[in-house]
This record gives sequence, C-alpha cells and structure tokens, in this order.
Amino acid sequence: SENDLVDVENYVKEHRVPANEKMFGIAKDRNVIYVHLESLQQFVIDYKLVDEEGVEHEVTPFLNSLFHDKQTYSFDNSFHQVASGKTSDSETLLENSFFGLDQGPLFTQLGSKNTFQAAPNILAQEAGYTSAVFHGNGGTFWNRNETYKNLGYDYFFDANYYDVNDDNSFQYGLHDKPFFQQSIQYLEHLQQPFYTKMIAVSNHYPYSEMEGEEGGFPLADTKDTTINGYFATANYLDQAVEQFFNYLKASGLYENSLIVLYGDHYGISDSRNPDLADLLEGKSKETWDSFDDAQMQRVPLMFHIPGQSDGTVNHTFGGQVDVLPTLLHLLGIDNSKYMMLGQDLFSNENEQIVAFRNGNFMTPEYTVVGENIYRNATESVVFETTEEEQLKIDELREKVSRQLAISDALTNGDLLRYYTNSGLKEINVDDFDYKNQME
Ligand code: GP9
Ligand code: MN
Repeated sequence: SENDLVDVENYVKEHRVPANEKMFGIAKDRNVIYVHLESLQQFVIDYKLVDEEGVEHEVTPFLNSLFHDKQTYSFDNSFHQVASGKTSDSETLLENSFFGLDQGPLFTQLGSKNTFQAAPNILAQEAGYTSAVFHGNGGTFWNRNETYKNLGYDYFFDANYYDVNDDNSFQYGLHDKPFFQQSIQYLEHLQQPFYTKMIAVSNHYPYSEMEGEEGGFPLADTKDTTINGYFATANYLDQAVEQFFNYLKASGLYENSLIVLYGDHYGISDSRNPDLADLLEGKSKETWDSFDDAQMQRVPLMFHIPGQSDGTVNHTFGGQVDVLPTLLHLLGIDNSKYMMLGQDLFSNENEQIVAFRNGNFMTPEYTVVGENIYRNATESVVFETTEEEQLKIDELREKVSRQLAISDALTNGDLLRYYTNSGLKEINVDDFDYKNQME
C-alpha cells in the first residue's frame, strides 16, 4: 500500500551515495549504446584455450583489447544478480536499479501492468534522449513488446525488422553478425542523443558448434559438450562485437557515444562447473566447491568512452543493480529523486555489498553462500569468528536481505504508481507502436 512506499523512500535516501566528481558528467549528452553480451562470464576475458597441439587461442581478443583500453572504465568484480528470468532479469536490473522476482520473470508477470520509472523515460525527460531496443528474436519473448512500452522505449526492432532465415538464425533468433550488420540502418536514423540496447544472443546455451565459415575456433576437451562449445560461440560473439564497433566508426556514431558492454548472467551453470574446473588456472574438479561457484558469477562490465585516456580496471565489487545510478552520474544526471536501489560504482562511498537474488552475497572480504561464510583472502570457510567479526557479518546479512525485501515490496506492491516526486511524465502505452517503425 502507499505507506509501504515510505520504507522504500527511506531506504533509497539512506543507501544512495554521492557521485565521484571526477567521473560525474564525463559522458554528458553522448549517445548510450548497451551491448548485451549473452551468457558471457568474466573468466573468459583474457582467457586462452589450449588446443590438443598445445597452441593457445585467445577466446575474446577484441573484448580483451576493450577491457584494457585507456578509453574504457572496466570492472573485474562485477556480478550478475539474475534469477530464473535470465536475460529479462538482467534487463529489469539495468533499466530500473531494482531486482527481478525471486520466482519467475518480472517481465512476464509484472511487465504489462506495473508502473516503472525506468532509464528510457528518465533519459527522455532529463535530456531529450530517444530510446530503442534491437533484438533479432520474436518481440513477445519474455513479454518484451509489452514491457518495453511501460519502460518508455520509443522503438523496439524485433525479428520483424530483420532478414531472418534458417541459415542466419537459431531457436533464439538472428545470429549476432547479421544482427549487428542489419541494425545499423535503423541506428543511423535514430534522433540523437539516443539510448539503445543491442541484445546479442548467439552465445546461448547449449553453445552448439557454429556452422560453416563461423566454425574454426577449437572446441574445449571436456566430457561436457556444452562447455566444449562455449568458447567457440563466445569467440563468435567477440568477432560480431568487433564488426559492430567498425560499423559504429564508419557511420560516425562511435566518437560521440558511451558504449556499455555487459554480460547478462552465467553461461556455464554451477552443476557443470566441476567439468570446467580443470580448464581454469589453479582449480580442479576434486577441490571445486560453492566458493568457486560464487566466484564464477562475475560478468563483464565496461564503460567505453571514446576520447577518454584514463580508463582503468576498477576492482570495486558491484552488481547489475548498480549500473543505472552509475550511468546517470556519467551522463551528469542527478538521480536523487529516483527510486533506485543500487549505488554508483565510481562513488568513493560505495559499500561494495553484492546481493544475489537468493540471499547469498559477496563483498571484497567475504563470500556468503547459505550458512557458509568464506573469507575471500584464504578461500576457506570461516569457522571461528570474533564477536566483532560476527557482528560485521550479521550486519552485512541484514543489509542484503533488506535490499531484496525493499525491491520485492517495490515490485510486488507496484509502489511506483504512488511515487509522484520523480518529475517523470506518466507513461501511456498507447503512445507506443512497435509495428511499422521507420518503414
Ligand atoms: C531470447 C533471449 C534468451 O530473446 O533473450 O536469453 P535467455 O533469457 O535465455 O538468457
Ligand atoms: Mn541471457
């Protein structure tokens, strides 16, 4: 009910952190292009697969170069926070700075009816951004076509806008190279500044071998064929993203854009990790445990700003819930009036507490999986704690469960319909029609 909103407002007020004045506004008025790296985990960055001749093959050479580029602000302790809504949960988190549902996809269950105050609407009101999503799959998947209207997306280019056939697509839609290539014609006609999301999809379970000319990257040699193919589909994604960057440069859009590249969630599930372990430096199937599973939930997060020269690899621990407050500050937008549950990742006051949807959590010091508390420095379970340390851990647990509880109250209670201090225009879904766009 309406007075539940008071709890949310109090949480947001006490949890918000100030911008980092060095970073505030450095991407002001630039186009924003989210590049969705389907199922790509952070461990693939800088990873080299050794083939049976002992030859090393860099899996994602282009993304590796971006990760270390002086124009990129990269994060190597960034975690996904999705549950069963998978890609759509990552969209919920990035567009709203609140979590998906503990059970089931928010997009499907609440996307058509809830009130949102999401990134497309915020950027339209604050800075006149036009917004668009590009994704070569059917628009009803994850109820996107309805949910995007409530998020305030002006355009949604789904499979209807692409030349999709049996040779260039698979069950989840158009493959990434034709996807990026065919998206440019629409991207070039968008009113600038624009806020766009390019949802790639080829690097998707079960990572079946790329056909024809896309073959060639070696398969890993484990007894799990989905692991074996994962590096080849990740390599294909990498090639597709490099081609996209070339299109952006050729079309003149690159220089005046902020390109955010992010992994949406894990690619290899926990149950399969023991077979992956032997491919990872210093890890083995025999010793693999839930501490290792938790470390594998890191996903790439890079803010690439052409023209910048002091980009670094930032070790701040954060999650997808933190991306929107971070983005708004980079664009020079004060976000104190929005009900966002995350913290700007560049802020000097960021608490570095990463809540997972199931209540587990990660900080620079601890990995907490159920009742197991691991000390990250020793990768071992903390058996005895001092009174003081136990208090610290209890406080962390409390902060994590509060963030999740506030998120659930906000979404399940559809509380944003009562929140009138955002200054945002009310969304009327009849204002959006994703058919016959730019035809
Ligand atoms: C389909 C794609 C599926 O459009 O989003 O990705 P998933 O949600 O399965 O990761
Ligand atoms: Mn996904």
